[in-house]
Amino acid sequence: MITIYGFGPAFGLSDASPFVRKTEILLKLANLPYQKRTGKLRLAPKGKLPYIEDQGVILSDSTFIRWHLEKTYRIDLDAGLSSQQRGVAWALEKLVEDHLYWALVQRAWRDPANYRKVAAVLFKKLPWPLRPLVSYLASRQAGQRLWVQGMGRHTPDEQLALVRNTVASIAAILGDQAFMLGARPSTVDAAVYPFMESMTSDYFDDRFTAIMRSHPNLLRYVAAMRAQIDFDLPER
Ligand SMILES: N[C@@H](CCC(=O)N[C@@H](CS)C(=O)NCC(=O)O)C(=O)O
Repeated sequence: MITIYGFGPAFGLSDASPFVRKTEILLKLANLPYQKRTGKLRLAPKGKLPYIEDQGVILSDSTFIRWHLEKTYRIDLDAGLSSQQRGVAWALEKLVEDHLYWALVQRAWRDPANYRKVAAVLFKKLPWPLRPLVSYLASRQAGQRLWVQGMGRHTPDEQLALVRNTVASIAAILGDQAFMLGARPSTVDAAVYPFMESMTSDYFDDRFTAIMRSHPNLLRYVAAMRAQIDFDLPER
């Protein structure tokens, strides 16, 4: 059976990472049985989660995992989509993963009010005085990465303007369709939904959640995806 290594449930979500949740959805779309385990970053081939183990093959990165599943099990998770739709799917996937993701990193790891909640959950098992030290270092590291990536160089208002435009674009592409590219969920939903889910979660009630609330079709989409994949949501 395929094993997904992730961080584990947090913030009322099935996993702290949108990439782990994406991988889980891909496996559900592929109708393949899997189990979830808590992974360690130092054992992950690329130092990030998720990674999977499938019949002795260890593989990192949600996109490469998807291609591995499609090749190994001879399935096309985007069957029925035109080449233009596949192009839109790829562009949307990378929009959320390589752009929106960083605004959400800033939101969770650098906004003091949100970070207090994040650190309280992620580092709850660490003893004093390790907990405040690790908390401080982790937030500082996130800040350094945000600076290198570029998102961290924008003011909070500028970041929010980018997020507002990103979310409005996703809402416009969704329109009144049930899923991002039609009546059935496909790989783009596996990628986009976890980010929409994170932004809708009332765990942080902030300007990001307000943006989501201004797009009723995205709220309907989040509910439809949740019903479709039927996750058992953990207690907070
Ligand atoms: N491109 C990767 C991204 C995975 C990723 O960024 N994972 C983050 C958690 S959301 C991680 O493991 N970060 C740990 C680190 O960078 O030290 C994928 O699609 O799987």
